Amino acid sequence: MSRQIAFITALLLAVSPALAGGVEVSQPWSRATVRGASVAAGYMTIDNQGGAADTLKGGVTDRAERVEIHQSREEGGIMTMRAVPKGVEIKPGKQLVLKPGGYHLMIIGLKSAFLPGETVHVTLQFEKAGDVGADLKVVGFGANGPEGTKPAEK
Ligand SMILES: [Cu+2]
Repeated sequence: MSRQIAFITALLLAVSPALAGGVEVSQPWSRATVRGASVAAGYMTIDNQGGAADTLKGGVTDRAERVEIHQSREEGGIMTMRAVPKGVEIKPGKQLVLKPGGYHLMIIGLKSAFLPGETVHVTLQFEKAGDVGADLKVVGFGANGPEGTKPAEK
């Protein structure tokens, strides 16, 4: 790749949201963790702009041992969560919002704490779009959404 093309590519990557195989990831974020914490959650909005359904199957990050997809739900006034090993399908033209109280990435076996202001790179794995990178912006402990933006709503 020539230097000029590399520069233009870098520029395009800098200005466009991550778009791969019709899947667009926006506003990826996470909360800071206390030292010694073993898990963190990842949140984001995923739009399927392709012509076919795709499935978010999981992810990987070098900051933790593994990444699972979880779903939180309230049952009898108690918030519980469960792993969703088969993944979550996103129909064409639809949006999947990972947010507190709903679907989220569960980042398990943290190798170091998530610090406010840093970004944590996660590679999402989609059935059709393949690997799609997302840089989780780490916000403060009590935050309910990425700083400076409202949590995405459907
Ligand atoms: Cu979870």
